[in-house]
Amino acid sequence: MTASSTLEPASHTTHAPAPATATRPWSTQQALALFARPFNDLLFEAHQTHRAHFDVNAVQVSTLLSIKTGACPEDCSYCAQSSKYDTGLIRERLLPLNEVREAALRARETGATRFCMGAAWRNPTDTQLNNVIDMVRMVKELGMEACVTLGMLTAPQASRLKEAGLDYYNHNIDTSPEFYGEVITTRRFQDRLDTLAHVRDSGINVCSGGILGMGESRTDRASFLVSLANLPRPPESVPLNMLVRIPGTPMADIPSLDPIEFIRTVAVARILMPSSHLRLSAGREGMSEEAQAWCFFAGANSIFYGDKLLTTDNTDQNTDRALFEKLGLHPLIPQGFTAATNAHDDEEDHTSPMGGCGGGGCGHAHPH
Ligand code: SAM
Ligand code: DTB
Ligand code: SF4
Repeated sequence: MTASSTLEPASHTTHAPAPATATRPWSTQQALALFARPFNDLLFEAHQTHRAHFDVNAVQVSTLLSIKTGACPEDCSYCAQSSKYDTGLIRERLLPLNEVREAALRARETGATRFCMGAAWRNPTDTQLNNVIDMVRMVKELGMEACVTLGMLTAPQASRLKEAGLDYYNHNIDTSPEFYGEVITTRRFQDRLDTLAHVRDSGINVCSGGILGMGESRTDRASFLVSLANLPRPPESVPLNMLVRIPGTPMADIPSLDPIEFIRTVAVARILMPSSHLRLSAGREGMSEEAQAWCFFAGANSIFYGDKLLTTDNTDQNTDRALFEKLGLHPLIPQGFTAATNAHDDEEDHTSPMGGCGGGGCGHAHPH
């Protein structure tokens, strides 16, 4: 395969939903013992766990769009969009539906199967939610998986998103309960758990993770992962962000986390949450190819794909396509992904990257 204008497609996913395993609840001490293991031993166990639950060469591919940027009332110390810090960001109103549709079409053309929309809100009003629901319906009509991250939700709001067809809701616990107050003071850790419970109860898949490299200790990293793994059901999707240091925020000058410690964190996450997709999220642009390769070996199996995250740059798409080729990785095609069949309904000129593959006969090796 040569680096082409799209990521090459792959197989259907068939992994079982996250089970309540016999090893839960995990303790922070158990997680710390995993962190302390020799690197080779930890990576070997994480990779074996990964191989037992997934096609290790299939990577779920999402593209992110900021649908409402800046002027957020929360004080998250890492965030470019908080109104509490002068980060030089230009605030934007909620994007109109047609602009979001164009972005979703572009994402689909280049090979993403999930479209994630983020809004800088503490929580959406019901009127704002109506607009987002139109966007969710539109993304579903394009045949993609839909994910949104809008801040805190009430139970009725979560149910309305479910009715609209939303597949995933992203709401990060961000760090350990113990370190949380050092990072955010305008809401409590428990507020995040309450929203996650509403999302879970509504039947929407849970996407929850956090940020590494905010000055937290290894014990905090262990406690953060244990908090996720011990949720009533582990999240289906766990974004692991490396802090992007934003000038103007209180975290602008935090020393960067050792990439080996980041890889260890991915490995421990894989062992604690064997059936969850682990996403290499923010901060990939600053990571070497070798570090990313180790993360994929340790159990990472999802990325944000596209030149931009919410307000910051992401690894460019050509670089990601080349890395997939070097590592023999291929995008995961979710069941029900229909871009190849409805591409011709749209006015855009499509060459669907997913055509001719999905299930057997695509020419890719799918070891398991
Ligand atoms: N406002 C909503 C919320 O906080 O839930 C949704 C958007 S918010 C930007 C989504 C997540 O992006 C945060 O929870 C955080 O984990 C991550 N994030 C934000 N800024 C980041 C940064 N500078 N570096 C790494 N991750 C970041
Ligand atoms: C998540 O955990 N990471 C994404 C997504 N969920 C919404 C956001 C990353 C934001 C990185 C900083 C920025 O672009 O502003
Ligand atoms: Fe607002 Fe979300 Fe940024 Fe916090 S992380 S300041 S809630 S946009």
